Amino acid sequence: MQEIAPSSSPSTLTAAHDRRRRYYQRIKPLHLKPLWEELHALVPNEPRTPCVPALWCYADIRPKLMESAELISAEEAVRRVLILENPALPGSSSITQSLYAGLQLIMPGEIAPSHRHVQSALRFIVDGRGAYTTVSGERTTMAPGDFIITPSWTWHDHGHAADEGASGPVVWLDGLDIPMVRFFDAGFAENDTARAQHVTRPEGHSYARFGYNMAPVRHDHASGTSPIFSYPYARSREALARLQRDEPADPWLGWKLRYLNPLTGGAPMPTMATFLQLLPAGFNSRIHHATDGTVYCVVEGRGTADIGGQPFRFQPQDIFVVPSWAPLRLLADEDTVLFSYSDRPVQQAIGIHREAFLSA
Ligand code: 1HN
Repeated sequence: MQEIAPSSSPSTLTAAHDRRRRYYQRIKPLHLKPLWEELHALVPNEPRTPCVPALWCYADIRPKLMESAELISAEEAVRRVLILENPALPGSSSITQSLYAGLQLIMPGEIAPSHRHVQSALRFIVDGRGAYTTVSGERTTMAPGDFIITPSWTWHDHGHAADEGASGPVVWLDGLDIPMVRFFDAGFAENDTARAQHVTRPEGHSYARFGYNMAPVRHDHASGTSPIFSYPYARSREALARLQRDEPADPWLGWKLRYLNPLTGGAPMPTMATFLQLLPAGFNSRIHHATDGTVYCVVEGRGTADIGGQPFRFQPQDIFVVPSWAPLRLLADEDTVLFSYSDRPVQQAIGIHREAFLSA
């Protein structure tokens, strides 16, 4: 640190500083530097993230996304996505230090070719219906509010049959653990030999096996990723509607449920936790903060997210990010449903996750 004996005269002080600076210069070619100049920044008293709060208004983004479909096909792009990059993390393709977010568009008749990678992905359907994703040979059809998983290192392709009942564009939020995998320099990826996977199981097969609070008897190998790869919105929404009827809202969170890996009780993916919460009309939450920076997607309702004293007005399909430890207050003008994801399971696994519910 900068302190020298308080009684020292200004010239002694300068001399001492100069000696130190010269010393730092001399050790630099040896790739050494003094910890005592960095300690405060390296070990802050509380989280000091460079990530800033931000909101992406879907009404502004949608026309730009549609324009991208005139520039490039899903197949040529491999994944036609507009990345939501944190304004304070330029060049990082990150929405928080640990998480990636993007909006992916698929048009009727298009295919996003099969590949696999170490990064885990979640999809949250924002706009349109009728597109599908195939994961490890099983297809699931997308509807707004569905939460879908692509586990690490599983083959996946997306498509949209032009002849489905609803045949418009389909847009979803992609959440990936890309920055975490990059941090560990542990990323691998490969393209499939076929454009689209051969479908080997009927739609709904995984859900029948694991989605009803039951599990096949001769299956005891719980893995870090949930065997349910699509959590339909209708079911999650119904749970929230019943809670709204039957119990008072939590003053900080409203009615908030976390998605489960039914075989472990933990988060659906090793690296990302996901949540769905309902805030009643007129709700003005108490303030809370948590060390897991969180990405929110508005499903229903309008209101304001007050993030560290900055108000962000939201409406359906908007996406906003709450940085680590930023105080959050949620105000709902109407009954509001928010989906969210964060790196909470990783922080919990290493024992560093903290949250605080303030009395205000
Ligand atoms: C990816 O594979 C998908 O499969 C989406 O839809 C976004 C961003 C970076 C790297 C791989 C997808 C991605 C991605």
